[in-house]
Amino acid sequence: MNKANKLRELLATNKLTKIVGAHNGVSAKLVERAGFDGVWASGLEISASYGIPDASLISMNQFLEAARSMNEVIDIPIVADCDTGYGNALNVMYMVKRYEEAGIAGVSIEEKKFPKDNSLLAGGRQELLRVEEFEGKIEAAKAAQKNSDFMIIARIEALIAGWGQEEAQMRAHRYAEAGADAILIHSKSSDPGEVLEFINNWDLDLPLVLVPTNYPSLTEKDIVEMGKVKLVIYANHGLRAAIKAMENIFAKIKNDGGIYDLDGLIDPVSHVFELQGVPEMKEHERKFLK
Ligand code: SPV
Ligand code: MG
Repeated sequence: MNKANKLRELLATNKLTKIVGAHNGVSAKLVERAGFDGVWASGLEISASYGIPDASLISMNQFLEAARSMNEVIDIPIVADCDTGYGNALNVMYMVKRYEEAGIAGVSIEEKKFPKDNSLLAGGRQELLRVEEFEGKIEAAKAAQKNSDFMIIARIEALIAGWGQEEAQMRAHRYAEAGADAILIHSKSSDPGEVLEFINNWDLDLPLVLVPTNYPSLTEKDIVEMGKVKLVIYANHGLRAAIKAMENIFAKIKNDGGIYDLDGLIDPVSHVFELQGVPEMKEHERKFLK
């Protein structure tokens, strides 16, 4: 079974599918080992790993390479955050072809203008495409995919842009009609009320996807009770935990004037080797180095 089939199978159960943001092989492996269902190849995380803003600055190939390198070392499916699809409907077709070939299970594209700004950025440019143009992008994505299980998630940014519930519902219905396999309703409000209102008004069978970064009070239990939401994305928590851990350890080394007092604060190198797959490599050495 390929990863697209796997993701579809997960979403077909009545359990909530939970995926977590990552940006490279090791972070993807840690998501898998923690027992999550899949990995979110986060645009924010991948951009941040280059130390630059999440504003369509790096190219599709760089995002794709990050997703591919993660996919190669994990068995769980990846949903790739493909921002705006890196251009117009033609760019979307090329993007879908390349991501599908790389074994990615599904992609999310958002209805913002290229170049985009991160949705959670205070004062960010949140400019939406004309509905027709994004419909064309969804249709193009569906026309480009080969495996019918490969998922195209349409991401609604109308609430992020402050265009209101009615506009968000209208857009989501239009993208559903255009062939989207799921609707990601995004919100930057710290109160889950905005998203809850959207969910309550959602009258199609198409599954909803949430990214509760800014409204963390909404629990999995709450989400399951509402029905309708099949996928939740914890988009950037690994990156943020890693940044905090690195800041703390670098400050301590600087402060201590050495690395003599780090026991228990960092992992042993042997754990790094194990995460890298050194035991498997040694097994291959034994078998094949003659
Ligand atoms: C990402 O992880 O890149 C996302 C989610 O798209 S957000 O940062 O909330 O826009
Ligand atoms: Mg993103």
